[in-house]
Amino acid sequence: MGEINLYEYPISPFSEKVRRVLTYKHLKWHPIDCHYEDKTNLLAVTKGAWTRVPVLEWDGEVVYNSADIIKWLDRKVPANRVIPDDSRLLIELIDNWADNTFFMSILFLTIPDLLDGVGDAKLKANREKLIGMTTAQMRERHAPMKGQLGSYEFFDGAGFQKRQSMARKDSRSRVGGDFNGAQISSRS
Ligand SMILES: N[C@@H](CCC(=O)N[C@@H](CS)C(=O)NCC(=O)O)C(=O)O
Repeated sequence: MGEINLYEYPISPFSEKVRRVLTYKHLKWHPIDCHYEDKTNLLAVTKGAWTRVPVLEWDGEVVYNSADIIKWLDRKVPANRVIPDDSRLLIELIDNWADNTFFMSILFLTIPDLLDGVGDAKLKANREKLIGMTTAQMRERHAPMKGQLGSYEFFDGAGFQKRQSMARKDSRSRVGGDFNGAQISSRS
């Protein structure tokens, strides 16, 4: 089988879903680090159809939208199935809710810490504009929720680790350094 290219951002939670499935299936991939403002490579690989990450390219096929990528991967590589046949519809329902509804409420809890961790002022300004709130406003608005969920590493973002242990070191992308479960890199 040919090589897998994953167009992604290091801090993208949707990319992280796909990275975790690739890792679970013991697949190696080339991370192609996309720029949050420059969509040139995303437009090129999807022939103008999609400007978001993640996008997966494998054996000449291009798949986008994390849930669709995961479904496609599960069919192509049945080992270590993540979507059992008998729960397919239930998983689809939960996935839809998590990606489109739950994600929005949890975003404000996780994004301030993620952005501060990266330490890239331009990225921070870009994301604040996209979301329509400063990270300070996000923190203030969600302080009570954070208080209640604070003991859950998963919710408060402290435990977010980019899943890149299986990513190839000889990647032609701009992501480099230690690939052993390293914390988020500063190149988003
Ligand atoms: N439904 C899509 C959502 C993907 C998405 O919104 N990705 C974000 C990054 S986490 C993105 O590319 N946003 C546009 C941008 O950053 O300019 C999926 O599941 O893949």
